[in-house]
Amino acid sequence: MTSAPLLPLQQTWPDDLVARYRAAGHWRGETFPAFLRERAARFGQRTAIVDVEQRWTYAQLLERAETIAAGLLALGLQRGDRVVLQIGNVPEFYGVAFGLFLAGLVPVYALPAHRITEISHFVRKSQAVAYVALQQYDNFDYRTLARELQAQERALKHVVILGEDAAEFTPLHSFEPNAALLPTQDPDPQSVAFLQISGGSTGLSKLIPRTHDDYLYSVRASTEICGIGDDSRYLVALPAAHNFPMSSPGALGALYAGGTVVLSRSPLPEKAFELIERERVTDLGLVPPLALLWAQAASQTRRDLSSLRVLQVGGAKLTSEAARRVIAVFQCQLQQVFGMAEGLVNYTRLDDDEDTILHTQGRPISPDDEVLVVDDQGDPVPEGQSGYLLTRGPYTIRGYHNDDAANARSFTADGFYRTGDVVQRTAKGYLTVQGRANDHINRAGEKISAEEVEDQLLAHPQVFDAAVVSIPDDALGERICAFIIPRGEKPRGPALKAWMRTRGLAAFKIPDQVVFVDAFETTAVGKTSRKELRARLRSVFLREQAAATSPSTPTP
Ligand code: AMP
Ligand code: DBH
Repeated sequence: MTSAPLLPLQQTWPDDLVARYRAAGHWRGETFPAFLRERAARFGQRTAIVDVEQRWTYAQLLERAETIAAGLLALGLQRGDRVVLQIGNVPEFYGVAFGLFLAGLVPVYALPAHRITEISHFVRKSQAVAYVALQQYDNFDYRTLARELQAQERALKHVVILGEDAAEFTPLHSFEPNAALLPTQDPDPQSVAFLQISGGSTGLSKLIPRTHDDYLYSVRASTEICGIGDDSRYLVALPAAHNFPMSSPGALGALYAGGTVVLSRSPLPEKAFELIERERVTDLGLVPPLALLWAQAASQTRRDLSSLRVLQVGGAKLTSEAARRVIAVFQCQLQQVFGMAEGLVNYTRLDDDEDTILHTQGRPISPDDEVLVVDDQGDPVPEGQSGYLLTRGPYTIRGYHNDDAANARSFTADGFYRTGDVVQRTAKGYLTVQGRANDHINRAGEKISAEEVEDQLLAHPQVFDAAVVSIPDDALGERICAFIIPRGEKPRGPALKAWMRTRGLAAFKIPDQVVFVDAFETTAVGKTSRKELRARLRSVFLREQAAATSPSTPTP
């Protein structure tokens, strides 16, 4: 059996825009390997990365990355090969990612929460030949996942495990340095450096090819906007593989500026506060539900949080009320961040007035970010009115990898990315997120496709039909609610959730709530789109919920 030809990885902008982005100094021919070597030379003995157990200098980070690069190449991996990486918040996350860059290999960033369903999808879509994972993280044994993966994906040739017992797989700790194996030439700055993962809008996650030059521009500009320097200590409390703590300005921003990355395994305040106190953390990013939890904990803690300078909140909408609560507790600057792994990132600026910080999700990084706010016909709406956000620019992709259908849907003919977000824009170019056009659920910053969860539910023998919607939730921002028409005997809600857990899916995709219904009402024509159906189910549910909780009106 011969394997399918490897699809080229590419991300190309039209020549005139390439010329413009270069002339403006956005694209400077930077690459990840050159970035790491330069920082190691300049900041060698300074601390690059710390967690509860380890402390790596910049020189050690380079050394680790070089060893991992040599080890992977010694296994027979070839330049351009894709490697799915699933490592939690430990220093090796960056050791492996930079190791892949140095070797000319292409990381595909999976989250620790992903399970066999997602990981096989990433392997297949990216045609990955290797999987690198931590042996154990958050009480999950990734060797079990690796075994299933090898059985399912015959094209996957290598599994490398980081930990004390790699079992039948290759131990990462067996890798030895071998400078002779490393490429002598740096990659083309416009080539694809890695594949980031999109939260689902329809169906399974898509792969986002980002180039060296475009991504490092967004990182460099983010360090400037967020005031990151060599004295910054940035805490990664969200999963390290997420685009937000990776690049906005994230761990890469801290390393770019010669600062220190502090890693917390847990996003919860108890553990993180300890690290903030010990490492004198200055900057960090949270999703809104965590920010509220942290605010509550911070008002009672005895830990010293006085080193904090900027607390960023993004990934989902922070209401102005929630923003007020956060500001009231933390004696530092709040910064709203509205970004996407596809590119465009908006920040409120550190010197913005309080009104802007409370009520907007910021404005784009770049003067060359083109932003359109349009109506259903694609025509621009007047300033201050709601419309769909479209964008293109020097660090926003022009297409997903290996997904013609998604590309046809998600990009306009002239290369604008349809973000799916409904926003308003102020006269000064600040955006306020109002909602969205597509049916994903933003559950504490994790974007989940309604369609993907419905497809899973339909595989259950007692499910006749399923519609999955987002419901506003105090703790999560939004929760996943599944409306189910049973087939035959009605399954029990908890049993259905338990069954979902056996499907090898990320746990954040399991419905939080199951509601059984006899039928989905249809329109007069007898046909509705899934989108309309979900919208109607949601509004009926919310109406009934409000009626059930509101005090009964006294009879005269
Ligand atoms: P992804 O494309 O999976 O990286 O997810 C990006 C999406 O997350 C955006 O298109 C928004 O829908 C949502 N998002 C990110 N940050 C914010 C924010 N600050 N406010 C509201 N929505 C956000
Ligand atoms: O939600 C996101 O994807 C996100 C949020 C803030 C992001 O990708 C980013 C900043 O870079």
